[in-house]
Amino acid sequence: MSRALHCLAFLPEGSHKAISRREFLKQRRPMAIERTFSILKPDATRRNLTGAINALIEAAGLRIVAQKRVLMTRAQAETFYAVHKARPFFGELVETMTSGPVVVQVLEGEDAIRKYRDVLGATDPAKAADGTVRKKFALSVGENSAHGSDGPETAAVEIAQFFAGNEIVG
Ligand code: FUP
Repeated sequence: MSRALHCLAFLPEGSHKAISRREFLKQRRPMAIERTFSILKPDATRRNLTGAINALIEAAGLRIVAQKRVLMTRAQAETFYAVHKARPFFGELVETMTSGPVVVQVLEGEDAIRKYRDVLGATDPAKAADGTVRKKFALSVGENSAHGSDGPETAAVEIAQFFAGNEIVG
């Protein structure tokens, strides 16, 4: 194959820049289907926002493959947020998370972890983008309506804390 043809063969759609075969194949590879863990927090359940948040989740192309409404125990909340144990807001965070029912969920889809973080918006609602869950519904940093895992390892640990494998139906 001539050099020109070789380059043409790896010209991505809509681009004028030829790329290597390796890069071309990488770009064409479909995104991995992932699972992420979600909590609709007490401030959301208290205000009857479960359906409104689920609508945003589903509109983003994420599937709710497990879901249950539970009252988190203090021990469960302390374990869940153990990474923040030394932070000044830890006590209040545990109080808030155990102050009423939560809806724990497993969400599935392409690039689900990043996608759900985008649906949620920034932790601080004052910094969250328009249209995000936290911009629309959060009351404060501490009562910010929903949680989403921040990476594949945390997602796996968080899902396992609340769901048995046979409770997740993809
Ligand atoms: P996020 O990953 O967006 O849930 O944010 P973090 O892991 O940083 O924080 C976890 C939770 O701690 C937040 F949802 C709310 C609470 N928090 C506070 O109450 N005050 C803070 O300054 C930071 C976090």
